[in-house]
Amino acid sequence: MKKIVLIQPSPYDKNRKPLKKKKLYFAGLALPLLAALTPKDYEVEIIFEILEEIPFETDADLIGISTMGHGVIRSIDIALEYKKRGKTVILGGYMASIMADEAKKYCDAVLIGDAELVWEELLRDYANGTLQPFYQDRLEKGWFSTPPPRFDLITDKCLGDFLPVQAGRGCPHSCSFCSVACLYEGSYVKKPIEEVVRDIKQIKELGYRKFLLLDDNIFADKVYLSKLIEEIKALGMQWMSQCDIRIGKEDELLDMLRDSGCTTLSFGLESIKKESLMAMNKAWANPDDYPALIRNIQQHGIDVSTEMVVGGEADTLESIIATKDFIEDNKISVPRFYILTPIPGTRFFKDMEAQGRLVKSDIYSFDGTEAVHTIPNMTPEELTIAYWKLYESLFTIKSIAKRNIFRKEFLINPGKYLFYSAVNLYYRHQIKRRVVPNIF
Ligand code: B12
Repeated sequence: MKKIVLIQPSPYDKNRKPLKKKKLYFAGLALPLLAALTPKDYEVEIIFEILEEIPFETDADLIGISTMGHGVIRSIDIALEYKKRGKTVILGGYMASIMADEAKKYCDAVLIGDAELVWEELLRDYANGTLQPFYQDRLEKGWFSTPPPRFDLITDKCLGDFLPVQAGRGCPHSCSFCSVACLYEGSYVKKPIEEVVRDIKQIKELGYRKFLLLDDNIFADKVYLSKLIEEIKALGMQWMSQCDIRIGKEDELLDMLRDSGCTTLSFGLESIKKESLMAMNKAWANPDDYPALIRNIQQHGIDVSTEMVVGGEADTLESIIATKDFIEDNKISVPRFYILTPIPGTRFFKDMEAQGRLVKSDIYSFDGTEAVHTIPNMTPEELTIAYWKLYESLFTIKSIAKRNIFRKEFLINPGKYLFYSAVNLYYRHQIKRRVVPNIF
């Protein structure tokens, strides 16, 4: 039987060692899906490096490696190790897709973008000895379809208490820093609702009571979302997802979301400065509206999780310090921040490169924890310092308590806020060691 190993590498830590964890909370969907798309005459093995060792001495001939952000440097190192051993290596995933020519230097073929339409063709060409350097075909007909993911290949690993599901890909917005916009260019494709329900039922049958709808923006199509959550409600599961903050205006939809088991929504708020958002092509979001929108979502019984960046065009030391008050005033339980980073392939990267504003040339070091471009009001060094100070200021015991314990919802669900407090304490420990808090 032919054999393929599919690998999700672990990004390097500061000492260039792959990060290791005892448990992987957020398992991605790409590899279980790729396994399901692989013809039955292949034996498939999935490796999550964060939990297990890479089987360099495998008897498989074909190796598929995923790539994400700065984690791509580890993907490349693994690819080169396998090439040394005479294996055929395929790179896929976001980073390989948006820097395909660069990725090709380290492997035999790059699969650009979605695998659904080209993976079988790639495997056929490989079997016939006619493997091409690049494979690409974009899902752009409004709808896409997938087989049920092969969760049977991952459920024996040490995962959290939820599995991933996907309903839609892409996002109607085109924020200049975003890799999703770079790949999907403002388009949004979705799966038939029956297929999404089929995938959730599979998760339920495996004994899980929670799932992560890992779409980029579940508010991209309101009609579709309304139909989907009616179906989800009938399944009696709990779930989390992410979307456009303007969902906070939709009272009826928020009621339906909560009733369907949605417990947490995550929002890329990015900045409290309107001018910074405008420079990111994100003028559709208005920071003046953020507090009311957040409050409304929370009042509907859904937790708000936030992702923000510092280093926007109009950011100043004062605005970064004020971000602390914004997070505390809005009772954000577990806030996360990055330094706005020009990811190669994005419009933001092209703009910074064209304007001569990149201060680092090694794109593989662009990990969002160190400023790599100049902004008008601060030096890159000042920005990096302000970033870590912001994190430190929000992860004091006082701030953790203010955001999690001294709030009226604590009395309703103390267990949940104690859990969030524990996550905060873990983040606090990471921040002290200058490790970016992550949700792995
Ligand atoms: C869940 C998730 C995670 C999880 C799980 C990761 C994992 N083990 O898969 C966690 C939390 C661990 C994570 C971590 C990170 N992530 Co992440 N993650 C996601 C998220 C939300 C969903 C991924 C997913 O499962 N999608 C569903 C699947 C079906 O789609 P897909 O991954 O695109 O896969 C399809 C194709 O790309 C292709 N494909 C994918 N891999 C491969 C491999 C091969 C061999 C082939 C042939 C094809 C192929 O086939 C699939 C089917 O079509 C995406 C957002 C998104 N839109 O996808 C971000 C995203 C992929 N992550 C991103 C980033 C930046 C990171 C981090 C670097 C964050 C950080 N600062 O630490 C780390 C890096 C981790 C690493 N291992 O290197 C960026 C990538 C940007 C970029 N330019 O690469 C994204 C796009 C988020 C964003 N909007 O910026 N992530």
